[in-house]
Amino acid sequence: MRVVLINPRFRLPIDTRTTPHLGLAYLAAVSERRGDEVVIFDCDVEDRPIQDFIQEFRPHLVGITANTPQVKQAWRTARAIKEVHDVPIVLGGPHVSVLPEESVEKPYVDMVVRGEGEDVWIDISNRVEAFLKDQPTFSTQALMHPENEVFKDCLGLTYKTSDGQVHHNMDRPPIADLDSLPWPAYHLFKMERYTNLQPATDHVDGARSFSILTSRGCPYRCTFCSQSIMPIKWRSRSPENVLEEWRHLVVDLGAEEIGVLDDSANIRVKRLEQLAHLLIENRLNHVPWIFVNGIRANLASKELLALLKQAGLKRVAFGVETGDPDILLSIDKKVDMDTIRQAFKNAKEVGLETIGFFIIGLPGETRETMQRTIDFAIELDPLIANFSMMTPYPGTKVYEIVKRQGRFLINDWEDYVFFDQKARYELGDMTAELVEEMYRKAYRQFYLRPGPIWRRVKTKDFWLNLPRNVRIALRTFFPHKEKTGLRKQIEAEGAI
Ligand code: B12
Ligand code: SF4
Repeated sequence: MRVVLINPRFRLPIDTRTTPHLGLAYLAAVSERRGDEVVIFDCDVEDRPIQDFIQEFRPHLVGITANTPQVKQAWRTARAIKEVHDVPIVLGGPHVSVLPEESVEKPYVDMVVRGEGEDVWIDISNRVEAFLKDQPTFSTQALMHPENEVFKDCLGLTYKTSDGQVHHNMDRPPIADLDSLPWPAYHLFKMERYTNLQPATDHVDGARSFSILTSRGCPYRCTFCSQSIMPIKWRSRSPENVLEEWRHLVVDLGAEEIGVLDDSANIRVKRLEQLAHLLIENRLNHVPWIFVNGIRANLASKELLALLKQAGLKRVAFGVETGDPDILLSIDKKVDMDTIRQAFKNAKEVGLETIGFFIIGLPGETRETMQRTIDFAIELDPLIANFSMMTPYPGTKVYEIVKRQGRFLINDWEDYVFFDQKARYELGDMTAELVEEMYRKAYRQFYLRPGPIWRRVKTKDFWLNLPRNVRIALRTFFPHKEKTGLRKQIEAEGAI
């Protein structure tokens, strides 16, 4: 079958970076293994209109990914495709996993895959292919006809039959053996077109950088985190399996830096230790690697971090979130401030660079609690402090709290970005003005100190990404007018 997987066009208002989509890379890999002819069409780097491509390729199945700020663009893309070609369209990704009905009710969306996608996507492909065999001519209407019951027992799927009825099948169990998955199909991306091969902190040393996912899920449930789309059960690949992909990235693809994208890579310390030993024994530790997302502070002993450093780890991140002990309790992070202090101390003592993630404007915050967060950031003094304004994503507990007790200041999914320096909600006495003021203060107080300025300008990364760094600094330190150019351009392509 011919299948196409699409990343709808969406870039952050401030950001011009583009990164290959790891979720699509995995889906493409399992499709290829199934024997499909697969195209990844990433609208962020393609220069031809999607309709032209679809008319030429004439796929049998289309998959579109969607996080929250991307979902409207996913709908526009689906509609544009249906205008030129009759094909079943499947949406997947974090946003639609939480609100599947919202998307499947659109006339141009046939199915929504909830959560982890590989097994459901292959199941859908098998069913579409089996259906196609009996059809002289294909029509989505027939495929989705209620009498045909093609998707009746396809777990993890929400779909619409052609009578307009929405069906919400049971959840699919998480993939039990992650080692059974093929490696992400990077060869299907136009790699030379991406500004960054790995998100977040690419070009740490001006290097060719790749991502790797060594585990999935997270057993914690912090109130602000959209992690809920993946199964609660944390699962990991075996160290040997990870090693083989690591070798492939270094030897075959020329990776000079690797970003580990796991949500919580250190849930099983023993596994990380084994991986570290394998990297050292196999002489792969000359390639620096970083934890892009936070690892758990309560499982970051000095011994573990020292071993990981020996295995090539260069930079470690911790989700600190807040400097107020009561707020820390309220967000269910299940860690205390002393443990966080110790984790930073351990990391610094073994010579690792550190990143701290902080949130400004959690429910219940006051000027004083936000100031405590800023003070805590200064006390921990990571190389990079990343402050985000609390953005309540659907599916999170914070979203429910704001829905019940607060006031949303946005009603458009496209505004659900936290890079934009605008408060997204108000709750009690916590006004937008206060949160925005404290957010700017956080960056000013943290970065406009001699230590951080000196440390930043000393890094190669700072000079390599100078225009972007200056843009971000200007936007962060000085109040700005919202950029509407990209929004207007996208809307001009067709309002939803
Ligand atoms: C790396 C990353 C980024 C990178 C790269 C994103 C990319 N191109 O992939 C960068 C830094 C650019 C980024 C940006 C943002 N991100 Co981000 N990001 C992640 C992170 C840490 C890992 C993503 C990943 O690779 N996961 C592993 C792969 C295997 O999973 P996956 O992509 O979800 O795909 C699987 C399923 O979702 C599903 N699936 C996905 N698409 C499809 C499509 C079909 C057809 C099917 C069948 C299935 C399917 O199947 C896949 C395989 O199992 C996740 C956290 C997480 N654990 O996922 C957050 C996460 C996805 N990001 C999030 C957010 C909020 C953002 C931003 C909006 C933040 C902001 N700055 O405002 C921006 C949006 C930018 C944009 N342009 O869209 C949220 C999404 C919440 C939501 N409701 O949308 C997450 C879940 C983090 C969190 N815990 O809150 N992000
Ligand atoms: S913030 Fe980190 S620890 Fe908390 S639920 Fe999300 S991924 Fe897990």
